[in-house]
Amino acid sequence: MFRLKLNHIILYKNLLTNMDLKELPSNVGDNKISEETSILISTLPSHTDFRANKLCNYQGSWYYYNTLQGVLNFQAGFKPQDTDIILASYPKSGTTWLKALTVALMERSKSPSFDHHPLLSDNPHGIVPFLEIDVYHESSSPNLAKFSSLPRLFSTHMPMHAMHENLKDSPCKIVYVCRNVKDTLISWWFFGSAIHKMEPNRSLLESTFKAFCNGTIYYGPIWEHVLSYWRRCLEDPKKVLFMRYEEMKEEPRGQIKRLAEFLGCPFTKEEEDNGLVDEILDFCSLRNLSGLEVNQTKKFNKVDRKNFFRKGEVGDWKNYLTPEMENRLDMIIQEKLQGSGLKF
Ligand code: PAP
Repeated sequence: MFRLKLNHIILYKNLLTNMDLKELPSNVGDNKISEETSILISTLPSHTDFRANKLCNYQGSWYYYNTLQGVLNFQAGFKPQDTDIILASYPKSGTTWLKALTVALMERSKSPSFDHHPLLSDNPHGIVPFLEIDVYHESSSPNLAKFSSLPRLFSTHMPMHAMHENLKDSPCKIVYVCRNVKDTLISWWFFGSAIHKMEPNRSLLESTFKAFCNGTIYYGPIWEHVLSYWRRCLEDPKKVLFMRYEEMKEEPRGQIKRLAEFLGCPFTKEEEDNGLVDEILDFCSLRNLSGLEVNQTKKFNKVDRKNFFRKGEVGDWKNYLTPEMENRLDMIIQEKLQGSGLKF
């Protein structure tokens, strides 16, 4: 329903050929953005964030312009293989952790010891790149040679409906991790402050809160994002595994076993008896990963890798949100999730 295909963009282009290009939104000058995308953007609802960066609403979600280009490239070019695994999340919901756990699960037949593990030489985001932000960022036909070993592991922050056309006939698997909205918001606030080299001040918290409530935030609205995967999981639980950050914290053993089973690589009795479940959990713990040199130095997509690790606590929002903020978010979430069977 939301879908606006590339051939429609060409139609817009034809309609707008006489338009003065100066009327196009100001930050489409990024040379990664094609002329067709610039023209599409000029037709979309737009919004400006607290840093004066522009977002546009495409198929119900808000994207910065260069991310939209990646989404369009993905939609135009991605062809899933049956064995593909896609790790999906709303930003700041546990993506890094889910990536590390999945890599460790898939790797365990190849690297039974942790001495030369891929997670020691790269950040989880480097090992499992984002489809729209990394792989398809510049082109709809990227070189996928580095994904030659199967299964291919990808990640995304796109909502389910943005991938629907590409994936609808494929048996490939999707794992979605969701997190309590209030903790996600706080994690966003800290991350936003860190990447902009600012103190996490109240003014930034208030603007992040407002953007969450209005839904006018990168990849938002968050409830549409979560619901898109929740509904798909209800329709086809063999295709989409719906995980929760809080459950992963509360009963990590049960959740990692659930993940392994869904991915088709359950733990054997021998592995369990030998303590491998705990070893993987320990290796992928925030404490261990954040302490690795590979995550303390270097950057990923211009972001210091250390910023992907903070406290990782459930309920940290209680330290920062006022009762009014808490009530407002609770009311919005309750209203938006009503009737879905999903609760926070
Ligand atoms: P991303 O969207 O930028 O990839 P994402 O990994 O989804 O971020 O979320 C970051 C949160 O996960 C941080 O939460 P916090 O701000 O509340 O602390 C981060 O600390 C937490 N996190 C990162 N790695 C782990 C891990 N190994 N175990 C548990 N939580 C983790």
